[in-house]
Amino acid sequence: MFNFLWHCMKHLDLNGPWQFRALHTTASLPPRHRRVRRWMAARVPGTVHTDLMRQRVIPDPFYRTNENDVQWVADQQWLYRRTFNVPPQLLAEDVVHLVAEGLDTYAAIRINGKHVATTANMFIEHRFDVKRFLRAGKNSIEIEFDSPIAQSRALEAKHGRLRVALQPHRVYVRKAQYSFGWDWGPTLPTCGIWRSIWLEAFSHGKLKNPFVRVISLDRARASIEIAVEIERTTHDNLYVRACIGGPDTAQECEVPVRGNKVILPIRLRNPQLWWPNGSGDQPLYTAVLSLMRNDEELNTIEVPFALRTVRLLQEPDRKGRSFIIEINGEKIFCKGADWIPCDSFLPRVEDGTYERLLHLAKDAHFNMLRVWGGGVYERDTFYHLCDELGLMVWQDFMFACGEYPHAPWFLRNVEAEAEEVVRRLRNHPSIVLWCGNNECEWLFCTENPDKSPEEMNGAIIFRELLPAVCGRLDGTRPYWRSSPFGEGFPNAESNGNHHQWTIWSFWRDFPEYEKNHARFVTEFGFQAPAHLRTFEKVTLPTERHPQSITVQHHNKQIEGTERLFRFLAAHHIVPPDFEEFIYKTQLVQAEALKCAVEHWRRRKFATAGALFWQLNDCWPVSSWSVIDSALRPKAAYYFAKRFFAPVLLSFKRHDNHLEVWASNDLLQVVKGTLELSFTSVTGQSVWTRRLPVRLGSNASSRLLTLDLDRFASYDARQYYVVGRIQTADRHVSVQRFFWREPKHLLLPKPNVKTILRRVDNDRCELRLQARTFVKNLRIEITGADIVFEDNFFDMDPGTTARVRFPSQEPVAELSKRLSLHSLYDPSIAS
Ligand code: BMA
Repeated sequence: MFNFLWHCMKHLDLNGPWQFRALHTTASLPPRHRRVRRWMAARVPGTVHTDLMRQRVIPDPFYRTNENDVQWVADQQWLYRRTFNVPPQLLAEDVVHLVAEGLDTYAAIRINGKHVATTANMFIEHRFDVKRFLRAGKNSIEIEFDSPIAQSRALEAKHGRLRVALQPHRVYVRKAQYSFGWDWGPTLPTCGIWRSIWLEAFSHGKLKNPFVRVISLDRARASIEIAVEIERTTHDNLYVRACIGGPDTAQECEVPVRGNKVILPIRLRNPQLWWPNGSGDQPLYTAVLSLMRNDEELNTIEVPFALRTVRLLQEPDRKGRSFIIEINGEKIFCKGADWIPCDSFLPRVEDGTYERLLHLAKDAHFNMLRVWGGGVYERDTFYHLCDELGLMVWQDFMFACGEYPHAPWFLRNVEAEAEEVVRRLRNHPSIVLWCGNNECEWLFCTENPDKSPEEMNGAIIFRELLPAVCGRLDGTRPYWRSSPFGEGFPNAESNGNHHQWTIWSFWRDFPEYEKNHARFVTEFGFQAPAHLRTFEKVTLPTERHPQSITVQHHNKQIEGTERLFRFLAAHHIVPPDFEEFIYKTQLVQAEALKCAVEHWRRRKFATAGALFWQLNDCWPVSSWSVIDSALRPKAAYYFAKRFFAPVLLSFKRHDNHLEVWASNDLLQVVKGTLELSFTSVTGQSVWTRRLPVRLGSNASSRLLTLDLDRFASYDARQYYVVGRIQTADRHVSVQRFFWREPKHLLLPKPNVKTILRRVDNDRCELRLQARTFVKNLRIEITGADIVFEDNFFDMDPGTTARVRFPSQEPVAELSKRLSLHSLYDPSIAS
């Protein structure tokens, strides 16, 4: 069975059905599973865990506490094999490569019983010349995977234990570090052929490692340089033909190949610049490069690229040094979150998941994601989508929370990895910064206050090796040593970037975010449980309470559950049932992120970025994510849509004063109206003021300050201040100030009238009318996973809201399942 595509280059797909079995088993193999020593059906790309699940050898590790029962899998060695037919034409080519896009991790490859190669890095593509191993007709390939745990423990025993958070032996293995267990992820270090595998044959030559570089760029013209390498097998005369397509552009040129590299200088008139989401469009260009011999096209590659410049501004100022991303000469306030792998078993993640998550990010006005260093360099789909959607990427190299070895064998592996990664990703306009690692220097200096980061094992990787590779193979975007990093202490507020974990992890509550003066915040966060339906899939009905063994197992932070209660109690009445617990803890998370982001946006550009920890999840869990593993947004996602909006109204309280602020991320001056009122939850409006406002381009400013003393005689449990800004071009931002925590508000019984109507074939609109104040109204259609235009919002007395959502179901059907919920406790109602 094979799939033979007569491209210009010959390609033989080796994905699909394989077989697998345990090879040398260890004592941890439960006797009842001895049958895993016999051949079973496997699927490639895949992992040993997903193959064992399909064979019903192991249950779903995400269900209840099954994770504990499948730990034996990672201790074993696993052998994969398949046969394939090689047509004689393939062997007639000069070179035949075996290409494995991803082998996880310690693999020994054999073809027709002969040893081809061993690998020890999950993150990179492996390519081997295998023509001499192949024959026309039937062939076999075997890949033997050693246990990552056995390997890492053996390496640690040999080279010594390093200072590492979580399982210390993991740092010896170039494998996704989260798979060894993280404070949001299960311990499931899997193995297998996790990305595509194929044979590739060519003659005369093949194009590789294209690099499109912007040399100069202004409004009228762009000068770019396209470099591409040629792997030659003969001395024939070859040339490269380049066709550049893009907005208003179609250009063609040809250059002869001399040596093994060509460089094509190209000029483009009226260049269309690529901008981050919210700052402009994302026009994309393509370079189609063909390697030619006479009139024969030997092979062709397509390289999407875009025109933009990036600089990291670090200018000294009174407080230290700025940390600002500048795109095309404009400072950009970076808004977004940290990205972690979408599953413990990555091959089963569909491209649709990436589309959903990244579109949700764009819709919530994100302009940046940080690909966190404990995961993987993502698949191409991820970066293509980020290019298209205007999501800038802060790209960590895959090192996290520990010292790393610096023995020559390890450095060689890291260097090969960095070279491959930089070559693969450097054409993506979305990537605006390379970053050495996650929290290595910070952890080291916290634990060794008298030492400098240079004394950390592995420091050379982040100080010298990685920046050298980035400089040599890219040089078009900044390199930053770690997240966080800076002069002096590596998590300083005065300069560099910052992770804020005193709040939440060290038990401090979120109003303290307002004391933080960091220059660019790449991590801060609050936990909340996944959606109830997500928990329902992995629990028994009797386990659906916050302190059941299963639900606590699905929170990986030490004392994670305890913190959920601590912060919930600070703001809300702790409810007895699970669904209400989820609803309220999600609100706490949402308010926490809102408080932090609004504060840092007011400081624009003294603070120039706010990326919260974290966007997504890899399994059903209570974590810092705002979208759970079933892609159901938590309350905080909808809050993010509002607190990241380009025009933001926010309040800052100073004792008896309330400052009213506006932040404008648009690259133009905006005019509008500000309306402020002091009103009661039942609709008694005491005071209102309307005034025109003018918001400076790309800036935050204080509009006015309200004296709160004037409202002192009113019942603080029932009165609040509401502000609304509306601009001429229809940006709206609403903000409310309450004197009391939600648990001490006297809220009236919610009274909301609804009308549901169809807008078009794919969309409906829910019209809501509130008689009295409604706090954090949650809209759901029971049994359906719908992402509403807005949700978990407050409604002022006597107001109407319209919320659109995608659905093709009949309106009558939707109406029956419409459910509204808001904060209201009859025992303390007014
Ligand atoms: C930081 C991250 C992760 C971690 C998160 C929550 O340390 O870099 O390592 O999951 O905080 O604790």
